[in-house]
Amino acid sequence: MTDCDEIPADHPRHDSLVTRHRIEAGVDAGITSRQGLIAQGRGEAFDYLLGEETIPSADRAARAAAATLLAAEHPVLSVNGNVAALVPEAMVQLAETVDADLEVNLFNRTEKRMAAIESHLEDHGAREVKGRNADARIPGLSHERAKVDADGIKAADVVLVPLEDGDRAQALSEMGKTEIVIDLNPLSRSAQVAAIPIIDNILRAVPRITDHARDLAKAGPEAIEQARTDFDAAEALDAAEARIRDGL
Ligand code: PTJ
Repeated sequence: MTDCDEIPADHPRHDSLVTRHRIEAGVDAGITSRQGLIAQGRGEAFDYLLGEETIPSADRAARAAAATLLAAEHPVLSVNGNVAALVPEAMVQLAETVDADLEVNLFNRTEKRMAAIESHLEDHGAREVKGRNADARIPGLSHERAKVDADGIKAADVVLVPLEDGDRAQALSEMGKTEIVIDLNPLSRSAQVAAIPIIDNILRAVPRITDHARDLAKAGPEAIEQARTDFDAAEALDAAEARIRDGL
């Protein structure tokens, strides 16, 4: 297996190869599910069609997400096996920047994977990782996928759910959470139900949200309010679809 560090930065497929390597390593470490490999392949196809870059509407979405997280009472960043493998450090930095909780929430939940992801996040600087208490449930979902912490996702007003399956994204939005979704597919149900869909690769999106949050925190409450109200979710989804279908 090629080590990430051995891929030259100017390789035309650099980001894609780094991503694949991280997902493979995540599976080997018991963090990422084997289904995560398939999810990654789906994402990669959309990223290719998007031009493997952050399109302007995705940047506006990242700014709106940053503003929404800063303005939240109790923001929570949900982490699954792909997220943990791809952007552990960036998620910890974002959580610190916007003062959010990190909570592990898995589609294919096992205690072993929960523990492996928790310690992986701690190795990347997380001070507290929620998810293993599982003392609350998301209504309307089958057992394992519904498990959340009462003082985490259950109590959150804003939840960031990257690379999520559509059912749970919909159930969270039905619970009245303001949902920020990162997903490369603008037609996925998760992106469609999100208050703020960020149609971008998580590798680019998470550091970008953090950068915007740092800027907005300096700029103050008016700038935060404006970034929230200026954002139009339908326009962001349409712009991403137009880029994918027509290269516009
Ligand atoms: O770790 P678990 O058990 O919680 O499982 C996580 C996966 C991702 C396997 C599970 O939630 C799943 O099966 O998800 P789906 O239904 O395949 O959806 C994943 C979505 O993420 C798809 O719409 C992909 O296009 C998108 N995606 C994949 N890789 C990326 C991505 N979006 C942004 N950045 C990526 N790198």
